[in-house]
Amino acid sequence: MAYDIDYIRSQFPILDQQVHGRPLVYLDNAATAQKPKAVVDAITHYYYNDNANVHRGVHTLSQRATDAMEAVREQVREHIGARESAEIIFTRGITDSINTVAFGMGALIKPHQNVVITALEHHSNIVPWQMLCERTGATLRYIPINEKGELVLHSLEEIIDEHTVMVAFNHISNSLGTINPVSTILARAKAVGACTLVDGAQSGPHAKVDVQEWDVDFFTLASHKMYGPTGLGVLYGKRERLEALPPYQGGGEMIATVTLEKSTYAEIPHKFEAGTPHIEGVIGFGAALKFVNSIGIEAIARHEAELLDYATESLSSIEGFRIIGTADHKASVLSFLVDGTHPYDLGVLLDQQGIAVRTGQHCTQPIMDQFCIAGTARASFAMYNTKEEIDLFKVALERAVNMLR
Ligand code: C6P
Repeated sequence: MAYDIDYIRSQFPILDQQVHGRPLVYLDNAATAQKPKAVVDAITHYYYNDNANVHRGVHTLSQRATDAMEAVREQVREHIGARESAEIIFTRGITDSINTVAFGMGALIKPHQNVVITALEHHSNIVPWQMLCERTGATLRYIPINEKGELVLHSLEEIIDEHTVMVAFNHISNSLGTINPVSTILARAKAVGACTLVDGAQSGPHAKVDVQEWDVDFFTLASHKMYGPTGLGVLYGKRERLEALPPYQGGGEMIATVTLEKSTYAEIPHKFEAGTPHIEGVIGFGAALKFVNSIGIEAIARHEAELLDYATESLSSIEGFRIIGTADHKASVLSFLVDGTHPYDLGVLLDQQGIAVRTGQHCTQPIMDQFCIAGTARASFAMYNTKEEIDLFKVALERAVNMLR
């Protein structure tokens, strides 16, 4: 079936507007994606018809809200190929998911052991592990990157050793777009019996993931990068890993019994879902997944790959244009600099022409340090972007560069 870009764009009313008198070209999708009507409608329907707290009431609205939320848990299970829906935890986002695991591991890790991450991580997959290591005396190790922004794996057997308890890394880098060799790293981690976590923040909207095929212990997704609401994430964990992990937060809903002296915890997934959850977020995320699947994630990925190739070739003709992150395997992220200009100034001048890109470190300061740069401008493409928009982007960028030089 042909990729129906007009239909897709018609589902995102926000795209049909002018910014500073120019048509909006939204190229900041790695930060957050826009929401289709189906997501907004599902949330509105929920608030107009079913709003109630979940897992608490015997009344009809509470049952309906609970059923709707649990149906999405099952949808997520199917989407990522988990064994059972109890292995799907709803969190506040990737950051919350990783902190949940890193906090819980505090009780399981010893000072002579180590945690391995990569030099290609978002701060949310660095800082929680640094905090864990500070608390426990364990060591944090890094898999380095090369000048293309690819992981260097030739020392993998030394970095991941018999004292490694956790190997945590992203599937796709948010600031460079590098697609990492997940299976190779997981295989080494498994060989030494280490626990594994893959950050799927940037792969969720672009790639099909099967957690059983990977045989990964923990995997995390962000709803808002997958066309769903903000404030909601998913933490997948293998049942045995989740059962062994102490909960991160205490409160209502995560308990089995409470006395004034002691509490016992609920079964998974509820053990990790203290307090009233982001119910409308979950319902909106269910609608987002349905929408993404109706277009087809492989078709979306093909479309975005074409956009990346087109933009890479087209923009490279601008004098002094330099791509940061030139991995052989890349997703639809284009981080760049233009000689003689500052990325922040480019971002402001692009915005004045209706083009939305992100500028700065992209919450990946160690990557910027490695390239000895303060930051980049970053364009990131989604299912609704077009080659015509990239043409507008190029014209606007040339104009911005001419003004700055
Ligand atoms: N990256 C970006 O503009 P939260 O903020 O918890 O939803 O996601 C954090 C996060 C973790 N890992 C990766 C690979 C990410 O890309 C992000 C979010 C956004 O690149 C906002 S900083």
